[in-house]
Amino acid sequence: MGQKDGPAYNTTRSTSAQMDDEPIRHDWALAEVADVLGRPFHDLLARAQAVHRNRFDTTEVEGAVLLSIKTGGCPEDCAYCPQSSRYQTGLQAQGLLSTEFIVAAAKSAKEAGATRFCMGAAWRAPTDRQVEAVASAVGEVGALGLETCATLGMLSSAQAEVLAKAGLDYYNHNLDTSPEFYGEIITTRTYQDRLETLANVRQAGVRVCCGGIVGMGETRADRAGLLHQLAILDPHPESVPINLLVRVPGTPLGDVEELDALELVRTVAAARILMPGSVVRLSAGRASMSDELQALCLHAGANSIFLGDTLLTTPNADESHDHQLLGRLGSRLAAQPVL
Ligand code: SAM
Ligand code: DTB
Ligand code: SF4
Repeated sequence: MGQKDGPAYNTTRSTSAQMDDEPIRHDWALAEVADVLGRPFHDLLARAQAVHRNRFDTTEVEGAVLLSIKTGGCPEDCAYCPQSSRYQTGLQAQGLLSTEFIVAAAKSAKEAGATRFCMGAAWRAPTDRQVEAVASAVGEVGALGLETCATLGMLSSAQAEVLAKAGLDYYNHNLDTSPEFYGEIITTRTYQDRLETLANVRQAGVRVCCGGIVGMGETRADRAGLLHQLAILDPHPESVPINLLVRVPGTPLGDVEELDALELVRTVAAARILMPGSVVRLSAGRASMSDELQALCLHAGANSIFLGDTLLTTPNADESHDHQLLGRLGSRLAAQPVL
């Protein structure tokens, strides 16, 4: 999948010249974002689809594979997370995996058609030694010809530099939700802490993967608040994961009310419109989605998914089923990195 250079792509251009020229903006007002998110559903989808078609090949979907390289025992209190040591989720903790193990998993990911390999660790903030250890794995995974991504918690600028030198392509660090709702979900680090890590990563020249979670009991205004925070980042995150909460028993959000699925579609569509050049990932939560809902999200502008049987600790959608679904849509996994 490649981003299109210019607006000369495909026959749907004639539907709206204005849409096709959607500029990349970083000056979105919160009210404008709320307006986009709250548009009549079909108008929202039409606009998102036009923006998507103009910038990307809509038949290509990026495939990424996740590996939990350090599992559980995390001191943070993120209310959605099965890896927090504060909640009884029955999760088996696991120390940092060896580079050898990580590289073997990356090879399998490549064979399964992934172009990106994302290494996740249940840390609040890694030590310098832990960053060194991950950096050596990053170098080896990159040498396989995969894009590398890591998500290790808060990062200092010096640590971001170490990872950049090792060739890290992306760092994932999510804002998770709106600044207003954030305190209901996490108390052990601030929104500002997250923004600082993102700035450190950007400063080191590593591309940013940053998004959030929907379905945590937030309002549509909170989803607008999250999207607004993402859309005023300059540059935009190159990858924007939209996670649907995986409700894990034992976490404080284990039995939160299910989100209206159309609100997920709206969030994806608005992300596509607000950040036209970014890759939007339909991230966690696909295991509980129908094929039709996933198709609608891909139609709304999502162009990346996680492949493989597990996310970090919870089940993902079945891989052969994913291939079938892409086939039914006339789509395919991108053979080359997206950006
Ligand atoms: N510990 C690091 C951190 O929090 O930055 C990295 C790993 S953490 C598991 C990465 C992201 O996974 C979180 O920011 C959150 O957005 C997402 N996540 C965690 N648990 C989730 C769940 N149950 N459902 C959906 N997304 C989840
Ligand atoms: C992101 O936004 N979603 C991924 C990845 N970045 C690291 C993680 C999803 C985790 C879902 C819960 C679990 O499997 O533990
Ligand atoms: Fe720890 Fe990350 Fe889970 Fe929060 S999301 S509890 S920081 S592993």
